Amino acid sequence: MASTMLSLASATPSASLSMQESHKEKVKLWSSGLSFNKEKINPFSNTKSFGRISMVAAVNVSRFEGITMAPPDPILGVSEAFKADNDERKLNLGVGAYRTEELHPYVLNVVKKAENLMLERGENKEYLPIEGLAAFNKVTAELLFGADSPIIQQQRVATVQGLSGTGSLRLAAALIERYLPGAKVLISSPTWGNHKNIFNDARVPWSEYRYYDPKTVGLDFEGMIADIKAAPEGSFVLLHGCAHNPTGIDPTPEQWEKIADVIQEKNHIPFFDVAYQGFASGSLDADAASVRLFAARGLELLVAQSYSKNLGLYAERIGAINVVCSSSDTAARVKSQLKRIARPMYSNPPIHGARIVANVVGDPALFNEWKAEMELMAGRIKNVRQKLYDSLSAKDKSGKDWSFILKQIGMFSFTGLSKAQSDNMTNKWHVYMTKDGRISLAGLSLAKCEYLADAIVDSFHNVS
Ligand code: PLA
Repeated sequence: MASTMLSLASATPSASLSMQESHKEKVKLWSSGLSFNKEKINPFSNTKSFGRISMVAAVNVSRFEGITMAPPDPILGVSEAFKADNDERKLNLGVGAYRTEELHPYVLNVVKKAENLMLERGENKEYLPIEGLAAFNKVTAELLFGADSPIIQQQRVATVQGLSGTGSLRLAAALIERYLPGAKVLISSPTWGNHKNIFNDARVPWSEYRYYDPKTVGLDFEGMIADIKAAPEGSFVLLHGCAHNPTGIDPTPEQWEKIADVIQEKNHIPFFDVAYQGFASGSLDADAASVRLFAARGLELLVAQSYSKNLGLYAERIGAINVVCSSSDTAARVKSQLKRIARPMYSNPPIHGARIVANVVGDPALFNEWKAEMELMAGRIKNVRQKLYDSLSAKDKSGKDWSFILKQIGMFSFTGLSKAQSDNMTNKWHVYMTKDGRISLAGLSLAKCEYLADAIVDSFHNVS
């Protein structure tokens, strides 16, 4: 919106204004966009006499006037609402962030140990190369594909450190938009909400494939296969490596094989989002099995990784994008272009989280300790899952089968609660969750399971 400037000569406010009124008027003039010649008038001083002044008025207050208020983020916005609630029963089951049984945030012991090591060594804060910390890139690819994987030995993977899972997905989306324009990304219905934002912002077209079947509260495998088959040849198929968000439903190993068959048949490119390696089963290797199955077939594929959850490094923003190519030569070129995309976006990534991961994974003692801590975290989530199921089964006299909760994997449970029912959970019970009916079990304690079960039974049966 263009602003019209007009010049006012001889603006002399009435001398009969009381001090207070005069100040109010000055503030009004100031905040309405009038700009004064500072030498002559400071609207916040108590000067009564204005004399002859000249001023310029911008009729339109702001060039940003036309910008409307954005809605709160469907996931991170829930944490903001939670903070504003003063009820002591409140529970934040919105964002997927691990809490202790006391519902406190948790910094892993191995992380503290790695940080102490880093301090002792007195490491510097020089810029990283655009592609990130070499020691991190090495261990992150090995963790994903297995250290003895031929794709690593043959140098067929382009690994670039990213700003956690989100930033890594965004780099891949930019690569697709730039070098494979028009290629479509197929995403599961439903999926993590931010996937759509990422592809929209990168201007990559996407469509959905069937995934969740509300009737069986399970995987719509036939629908998934049919939709992947029907997509244009050479599409990208976004797959959750493990612990599908938000449903907690993963394909079985046999189903993964069939998915790989169709993808191969159609010359599609698998694009994995691995945000929970080690968190689903407690085993880093078991949770990477889907990715490794595709890699073993010699397919080209993309994998975005995150250390937010498995190492509790949420705010360090540490992850990576891996592009597996058919040759080392292609991988080198892809890597050079990923760097070219990163440079004008954020120049180079942060070092702290990368050093933590490199130290933990690169040191056998710390690595083993990490695995034990991860098993502990995954175990705590499994325990609350069981307790929630037990509490629901005991409290709900309707005969409804809640066993789907036990079948789901990872930090979430997809409860099947509607938006209105989810609203009731929050408004009446102070249980904060996303409006798609997802609850983060990582934010639940054994002590709160009964209360949560009461809230779910009430919302499920009393709100239509
Ligand atoms: N991919 C999936 C499937 C995720 O669930 C998340 C995080 C990410 C990527 C990105 O995480 P990162 O950028 O921190 O590595 N999902 C969270 C948080 C845990 C969020 O929405 O940002 C969630 O509550 O769904």
